[in-house]
Amino acid sequence: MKLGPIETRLNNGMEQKGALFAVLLDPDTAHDSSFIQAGIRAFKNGADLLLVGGSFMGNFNMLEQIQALKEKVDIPVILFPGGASQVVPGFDAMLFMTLVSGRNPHYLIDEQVRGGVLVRSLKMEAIPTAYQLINSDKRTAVEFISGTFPVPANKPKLSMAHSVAAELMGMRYVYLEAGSGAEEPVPLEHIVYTKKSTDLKIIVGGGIRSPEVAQQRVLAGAQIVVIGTVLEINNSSTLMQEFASAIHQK
Ligand code: 1GP
Repeated sequence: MKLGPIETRLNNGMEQKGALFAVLLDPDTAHDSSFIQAGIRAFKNGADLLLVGGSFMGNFNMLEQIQALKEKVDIPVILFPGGASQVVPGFDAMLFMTLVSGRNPHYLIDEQVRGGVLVRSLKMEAIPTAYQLINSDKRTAVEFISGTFPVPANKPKLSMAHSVAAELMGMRYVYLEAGSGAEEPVPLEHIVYTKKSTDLKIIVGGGIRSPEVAQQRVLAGAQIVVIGTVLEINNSSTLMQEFASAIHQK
């Protein structure tokens, strides 16, 4: 199967830089200019891609916001949806996700069936992604909304087994997620085990608050590191540059 242009660009970027720095933009801020300003600042300070998404996306003017953002940045703007209702046009691509760590059929197949035809009719590039929730100290929004148990933090072989299954089912990316604002990031062993056992491209995110913690995840095998909350709290150019240089290995 021929990969789409955005997946190809991401994969090439991973080859060139070792790993990519993704900034997660909160769609709830899309009612004013802070959303676009945050995206521009990330672009100017080393981000390789922007993810837009969350458990909710109640903004009615998302299309206009995404179009305005795309006029200002020259990096992919990728939808990271919490469900089929969040599929809206305008994005360069989307992570077409399956919550493989859970046992709720709604997030294993139902949302995908509801959203798939729309994605196809929008001609939106979809990157098939296995989404795994890894336990952090507190319950996360994803855990609550999806009604699923996360993979225990001390069971990296369990997340590896889910990654292997996902690869055999044809997925190309895996997102190891501690949950937005998680107390603890995904433990390194989960990344190491998936890296050893699959050729999936590894995205990691949730609870990463410092460049050092981000770099440890890259050295363990992550190819995209997602930073959200800490940059919402401290949207400084300097911190973004520090994340970019910690994540980029070449
Ligand atoms: C959430 O992994 C992302 O899906 C980012 O998490 O907001 O904790 O950085 P944070």
